[in-house]
Amino acid sequence: MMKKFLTIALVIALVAIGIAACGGEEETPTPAPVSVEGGLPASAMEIAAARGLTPDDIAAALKTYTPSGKVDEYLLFMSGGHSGNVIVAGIPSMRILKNIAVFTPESWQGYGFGSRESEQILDAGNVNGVKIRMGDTHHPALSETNGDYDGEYLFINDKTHARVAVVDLRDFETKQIVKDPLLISAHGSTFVTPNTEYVVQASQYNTPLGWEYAPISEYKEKYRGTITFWKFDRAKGRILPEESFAVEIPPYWQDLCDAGKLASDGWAFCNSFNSELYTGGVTEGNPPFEAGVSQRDMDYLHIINWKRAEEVIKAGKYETLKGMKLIRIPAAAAEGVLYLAPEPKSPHGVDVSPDGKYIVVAGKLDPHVTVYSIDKIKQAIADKKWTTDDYGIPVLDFDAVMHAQVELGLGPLHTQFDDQGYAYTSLFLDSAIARWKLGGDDPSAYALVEKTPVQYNVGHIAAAEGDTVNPDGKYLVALNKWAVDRFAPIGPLLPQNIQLLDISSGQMKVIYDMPMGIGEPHYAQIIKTDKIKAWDVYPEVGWDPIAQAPSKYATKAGEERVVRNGNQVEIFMTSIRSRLTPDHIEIKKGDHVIWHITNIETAKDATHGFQLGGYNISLSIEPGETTTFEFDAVNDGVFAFYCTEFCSALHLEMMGYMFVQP
Ligand code: RUQ
Ligand code: CUA
Repeated sequence: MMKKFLTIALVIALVAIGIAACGGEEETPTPAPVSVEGGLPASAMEIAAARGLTPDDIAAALKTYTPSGKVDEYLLFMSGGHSGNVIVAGIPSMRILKNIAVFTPESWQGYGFGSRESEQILDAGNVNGVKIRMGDTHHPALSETNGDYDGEYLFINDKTHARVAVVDLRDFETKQIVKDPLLISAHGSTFVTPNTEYVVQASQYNTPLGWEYAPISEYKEKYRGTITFWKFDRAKGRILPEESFAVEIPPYWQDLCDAGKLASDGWAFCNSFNSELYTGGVTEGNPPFEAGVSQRDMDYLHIINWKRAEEVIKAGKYETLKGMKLIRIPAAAAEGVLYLAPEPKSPHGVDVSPDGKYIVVAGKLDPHVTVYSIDKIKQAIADKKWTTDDYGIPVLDFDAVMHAQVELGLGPLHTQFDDQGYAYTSLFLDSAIARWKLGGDDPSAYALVEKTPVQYNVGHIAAAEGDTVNPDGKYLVALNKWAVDRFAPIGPLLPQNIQLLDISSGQMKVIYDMPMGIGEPHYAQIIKTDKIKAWDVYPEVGWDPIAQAPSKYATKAGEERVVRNGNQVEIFMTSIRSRLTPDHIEIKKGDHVIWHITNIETAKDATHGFQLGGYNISLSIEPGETTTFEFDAVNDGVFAFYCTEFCSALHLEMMGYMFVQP
């Protein structure tokens, strides 16, 4: 009998390992690449003819097709809009590699479906006792060292709730969500300072700070915004709310921001688009917001000296409101922390050039981009060339700080840069990308070069490393808002159309259409793949991915156990191809169950999932990971749990029973 079991065990082990081994060493002969002299083989030309492909189509296909097993040169990190996540794709293939769960539960990654670690992260983002399980992600920011992406962390904001999340790029998992205690929502976020000292966040739809009540009739007196500087501790991989601070600003409806770099290091810039202080009320006979906030020709660029703000905080010239250090407007104005400059007209994007010298503002109701110079801003400040607004904030003289204007077309929004001295601006109304010359010191050298149509209504654009001190050029991604006629019918909700453009030489060309049926990406960043140093498996078996350290609940093979303490039951389980140990769990109705699972695999890709029906439990346990979930056994009966990743030929056998006695 024993011998028979041993034989079965051997067969099982071989079948289980078989899957991992089938990636095999065997060399299949690779056909030689075609040579340029030979041209395309006749068979390729036949395929192109049969499919009606133009020479441009063939070139686009050849530029983007990525053979099996080849890795993309760049990674694209896109926000997932109101799906509350971050989407990672490869460039040039545009293959989606991951959908990182951030603000919204996601069951494949076992995020927000029982795992204690993920529930704790999500709960930290709850708002005043209300459980929040969604968000609206807008602007991802890769961590930077000396103004260049370093591939260590990714930050992403939630516009709905003024929250910021930290994703660790060693395992591409969300580690922290922080909620701004002063703002209910915030749009202009996340932007990092050149050494990721701070993650910048600006309010948009202003409200009384700290979620207080005040009637809209008191808008001008009581409604406010902030520009918040979330302090980031790189060693800990965490934002430190207690070392963060906010600068109070008027209720001008701030929009996007950017941090200065090199020549403008120490500064941050944020747009605004309601210097009218318009408060709406269509049903009372007032014009709608869209008209009310668009009356003036000029709004205000907010210019913040965050290094000065640090000194002001050190000198104690702040208040603490709901736990956040706050520099009030009078102190910010008096201490040289906050300046305004006129900007045309209801702008959206502000982007700092790679050398940090120029600040490009794109006004969606003005056909120009307006370029400011940091030298001129500093000079105007030194010369006190300003008037003040109603809040006593210096408004710098427009002619003194404006450096150049370039007419690009209708609805300019966002600007990126390349390595050839060009800037690229999205034109929402024109549905086009404009390429224009950054003229340096000579204002007359700024000029539109060309425009390329995109389908349709482009919002943000992202060029390869295109908002760093060291852009790559090569590729640009257009994040389009409408898809209209581009794809097969899939019902009234259409995807956004993300388009890849080749900007490496000559005329810009669209070379790939990627419908995005997950969530609306607002902004994206593109980083060289080889800058990412992600782990293949966790460094040790029994790893706590939140602490990024060994877990105290780590369970070794042979040490699996169930520990009862009154009506609390604690389970220490392991998973390995192809079994969960123990596979019988006996508990009683009314027990409180704390359940730890350690995936004791060390092989790359040997992830085990885990689902327990009836208790809303879904986990993803990556090789080496220890995870925990807990629940009250409110229902009796027999429940099956099983591994949800098809991990081996005997994956279906990777299950167990939980018996809950009445
Ligand atoms: S924003 S385009 Cu947050 Cu530009 Cu959406
Ligand atoms: Cu483990 Cu399927």
